[in-house]
Amino acid sequence: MSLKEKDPEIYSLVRKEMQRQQECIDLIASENYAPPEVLEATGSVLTNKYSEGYPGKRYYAGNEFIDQVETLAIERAKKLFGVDHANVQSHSGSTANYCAYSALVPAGETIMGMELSQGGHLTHGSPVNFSGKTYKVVSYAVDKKTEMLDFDVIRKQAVEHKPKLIICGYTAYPRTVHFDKFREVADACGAYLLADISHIAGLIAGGAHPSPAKYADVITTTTHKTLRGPRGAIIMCKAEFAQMIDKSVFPGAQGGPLDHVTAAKAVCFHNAMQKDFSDYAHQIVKNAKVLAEELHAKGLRLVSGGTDNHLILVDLTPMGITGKDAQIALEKAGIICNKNTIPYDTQKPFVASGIRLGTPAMTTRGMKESEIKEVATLLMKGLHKRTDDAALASIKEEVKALCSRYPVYKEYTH
Ligand code: DSN
Repeated sequence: MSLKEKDPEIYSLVRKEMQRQQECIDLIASENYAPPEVLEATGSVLTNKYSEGYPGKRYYAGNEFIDQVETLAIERAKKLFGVDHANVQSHSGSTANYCAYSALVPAGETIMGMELSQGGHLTHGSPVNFSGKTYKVVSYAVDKKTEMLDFDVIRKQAVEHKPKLIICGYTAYPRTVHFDKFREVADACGAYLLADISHIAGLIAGGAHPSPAKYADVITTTTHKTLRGPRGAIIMCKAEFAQMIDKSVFPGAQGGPLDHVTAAKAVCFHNAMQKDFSDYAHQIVKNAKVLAEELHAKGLRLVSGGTDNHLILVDLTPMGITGKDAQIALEKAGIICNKNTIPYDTQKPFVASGIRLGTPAMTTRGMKESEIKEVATLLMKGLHKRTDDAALASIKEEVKALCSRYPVYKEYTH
């Protein structure tokens, strides 16, 4: 019996969500459309299996094929990112970071990461997260004027506080992350260097952003953002940390791995090794640059003045709108983005002065520079007409028309 017959309520909600994804312009920088083959692997019978342990060393029988799936995922991840070791079992980016930190740094020691409100992540030392509760935290920020990283300041902080671990890689930093410079800083204070490349993994895989492989001791990444795989994460590291990382994931933090997700991760790594993925990654960046140029030309203030990667952070203060109000108005117009704090924001995170915009999902739909210009026009209309519900509803029709020219999941009828 199909889902439709067995559970029409959930079936109908899944269909509605698929329709919403088809008909909206998704500018959430951390979202993407996983291809059908990734969805198929994620929805496979591999979900039935228990396989605590690692390939060849499991606590349950019956893992002949699961071992091969996980080994393929590991080998593909190693090849794709040029690393010594990969653990592909992490359920999420947050648990990946938890496992990586606990492998390297005893509780109570000092770690250093970018402050959440500046573009970091909860797990990079926020006081409300395990990272801020388990460790002493030194937070770094962007320069107030350039809104970019200042390595003189970061180095000074590192040398003064001597963290055991430095974290680089962000959720709302529109500029290139210079992993080589972070390596120098880490060496200057004797810290491990962890690169959390969750946002830019696809760009790195496709050669559209420098790789941390040569510089970082440990690399964590989610697999569902620019990498366009299933929701999940992996940890990669130098050979010397392999055993510590594996132990930290299992039995340290997790029980049975999600074998269906592991299979889908393997599929996404395979996809990311193809030439068309490299084209995709470069197009994401081109599209982000065009979106930035258009929005700037139409009068918006962009944090740091532009972008080098897949995302743009817009400061709406000069327009007299909060991020929250912009997010709500744009959703009414069928444009999905998230409110986001800007560096040195005076608003609370739930209100925020900015919105974060990303191009990975729209690039997956096949949109290029000229369509992105249409997106910029629709977005600006939405901001200007933010209090006019009828105008927003009419923009939503324009959004639908644009989206219908770039359908996703044409043949997928789950
Ligand atoms: N929630 C993710 C993002 O949107 O950047 C980070 O975990």
